[in-house]
Amino acid sequence: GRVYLNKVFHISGEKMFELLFTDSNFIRRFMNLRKINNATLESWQKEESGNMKRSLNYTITISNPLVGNFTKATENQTLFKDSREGHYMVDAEVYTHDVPYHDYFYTQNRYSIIRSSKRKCRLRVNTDVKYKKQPWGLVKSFITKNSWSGIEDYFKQMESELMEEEAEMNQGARDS
Ligand code: YK8
Repeated sequence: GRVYLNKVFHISGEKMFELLFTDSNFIRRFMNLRKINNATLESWQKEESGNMKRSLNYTITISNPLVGNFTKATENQTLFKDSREGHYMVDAEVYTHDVPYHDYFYTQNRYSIIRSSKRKCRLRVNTDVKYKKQPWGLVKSFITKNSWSGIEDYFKQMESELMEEEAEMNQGARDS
């Protein structure tokens, strides 16, 4: 796997969870920026295992002429049961529905929000491109290459948007 985001923010763990994993203005705005449209976000539901689950559906705008302009996608998120105060682990599996070879692969993003003090947390995202069945080598390297570049871009922008959010939040805190 790879890590494209691993950084301490001046944002509490609870707040970070709220920004990324509830129907927050932040995530709405971020999706708009990434041209991820028609998003429907379910609310978290408790499973028998004690974990929480929810699904998101959206349409991703793609800027790759080989792949097309849009794809519908489903993201299944699991919030693990031992997620404690200010400390969360969310597993997000992203399935695209309309790109070539979409039935061969999906992306797994594991978000760890780790409390580092009352008002600070580390956000780390581990990513893997997973195969459900093996395509031939050339196709596989094509999928992998296109996936990594799209994912890297996404998390680079997430980092910079979070840094802006952090600056605004801490500005507000100083003013009051
Ligand atoms: C989530 C991984 C692959 C996919 C895309 C597929 C190309 C197909 C390759 C051909 C378009 C928001 C990506 C980047 C779309 C965006 C996905 C996002 C960023 C040659 C067969 C969407 C996180 C996420 C995970 C996977 C990303 C897709 O929250 O290249």
